Amino acid sequence: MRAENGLWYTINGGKNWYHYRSDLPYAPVVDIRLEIQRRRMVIATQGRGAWQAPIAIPGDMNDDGNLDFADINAFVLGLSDPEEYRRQYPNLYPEISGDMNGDGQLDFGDINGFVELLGA
Ligand SMILES: [Ca+2]
Ligand SMILES: [Ca+2]
Repeated sequence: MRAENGLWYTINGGKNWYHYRSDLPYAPVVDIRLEIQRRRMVIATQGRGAWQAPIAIPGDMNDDGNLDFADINAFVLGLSDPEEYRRQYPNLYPEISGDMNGDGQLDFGDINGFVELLGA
């Protein structure tokens, strides 16, 4: 979602909106281009230039492109042993795909959201 203060996203059809945190500046977003093959989006801001940010599927913790029960083990690994998670999944962004409560990190506060997303 384009907004006056960065980028926002929803994982439940618009019921809740979360601030997309990355290294993006707080600036009005005027355009977004998705480059699926390169797993990134290019974001044009007003006054702060163009930025790129990784694309991650919410809850897809094992990098197979889907959210399903196979992601549970990877989610638990990301919570319990972040270093081992990064070793096994070096191309993933658990702070994005596993961040269910919009605070910009994967932690125990994301468990309920992950379970809710799995059941949706
Ligand atoms: Ca998956
Ligand atoms: Ca979180």
